[in-house]
Amino acid sequence: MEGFNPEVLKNFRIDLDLTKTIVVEQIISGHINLTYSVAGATADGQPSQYIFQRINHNIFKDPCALMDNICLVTEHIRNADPDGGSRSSLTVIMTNEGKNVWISGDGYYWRCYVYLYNSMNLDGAGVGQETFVKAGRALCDFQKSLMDFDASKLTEVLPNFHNTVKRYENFLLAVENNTSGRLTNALPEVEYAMSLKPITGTITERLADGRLPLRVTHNDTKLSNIMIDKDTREVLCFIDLDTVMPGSALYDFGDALRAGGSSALEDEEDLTKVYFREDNFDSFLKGFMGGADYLTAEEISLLPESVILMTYECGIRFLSDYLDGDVYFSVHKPDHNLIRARNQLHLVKDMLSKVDRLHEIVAQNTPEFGRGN
Ligand code: GN1
Ligand code: MG
Repeated sequence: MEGFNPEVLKNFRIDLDLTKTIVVEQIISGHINLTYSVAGATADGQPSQYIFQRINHNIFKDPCALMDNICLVTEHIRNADPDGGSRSSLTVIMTNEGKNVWISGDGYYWRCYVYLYNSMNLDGAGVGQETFVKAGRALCDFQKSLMDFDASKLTEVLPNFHNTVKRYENFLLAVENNTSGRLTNALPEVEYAMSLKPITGTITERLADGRLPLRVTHNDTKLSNIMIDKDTREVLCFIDLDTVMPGSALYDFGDALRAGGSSALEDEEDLTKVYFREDNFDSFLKGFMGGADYLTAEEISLLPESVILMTYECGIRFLSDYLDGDVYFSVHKPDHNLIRARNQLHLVKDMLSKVDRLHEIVAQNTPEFGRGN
């Protein structure tokens, strides 16, 4: 199995009988870390399963600080959950030495989580509108649960992660350098992305001058990072807490709808299948606004723009990586990053054509608390 190091099994405090059959499967939905499910049995024959991840330390330069962030955040969420919360947050398993990360002989950083039984991510769920309502509510609950979290305890593991102005500057550099020599394949996408430069400061500038509040946010809220129960379809928790950092509530709302509002996956090649679903936006918003009494009027007024901006940002990141030669996102087919970029920029175009309607939907779903403050 690509990248899997069986030594991890001996180095974490897991309840798994290593003399019995163990099934290791790679989960390839993420673009950054390597992820494996490890299933076996305990000494007394009970099923036992864990998630192991090899952290991409080219991207996360300080995996130990990253894991400290995750431990603090998961503990905070678990403590805030009245039901005790074994499934309301990820559970980090410690190494034999009591650390939250294990460094292998070949210099990789590994972590281990308890597997969430009978769960699946929202992406694969054949999602109905009721599930979107629940996902919206789950996002607002997640943001609320971190309202009293002391942001100064967190290391900003990827500075400027959603600074779209900086992302745009990096995109211009990628075009200028054309390291991969692929620029001629991507000219229409590059031109379209450049035409949208005026929108890049929408959130970044308002955070800088205080018109938008800085909060603690997830920063990678695509639907595949939301786990639900297979039977009840209830939302369990957000996973992939690598990017929990100070940020804007709009990043999380926008990114969730970037993925959840699309009619297709982010690497669908047939663009006739890719459009923005107002019904998904409406349902997600219903759930989100049901508890989002913490949002300011400025935040609410920019909800549609946040979806456009997060999709645009993702599009130019894929495009930049295509031009750089696929050095950041893992790719699984030729021109994968160009396909993703085309998809995201196509979606942006569709969203822009629907923006007035999206504002109407926001107005219809805005309770009294969001109208005046
Ligand atoms: C990456 O690795 P994954 O799939 O959780 C990326 C996100 C992008 C996403 C696009 C640390 O997330 O920012 O939105 O791909 N994560 C990082 O699918 O760059
Ligand atoms: Mg991620």
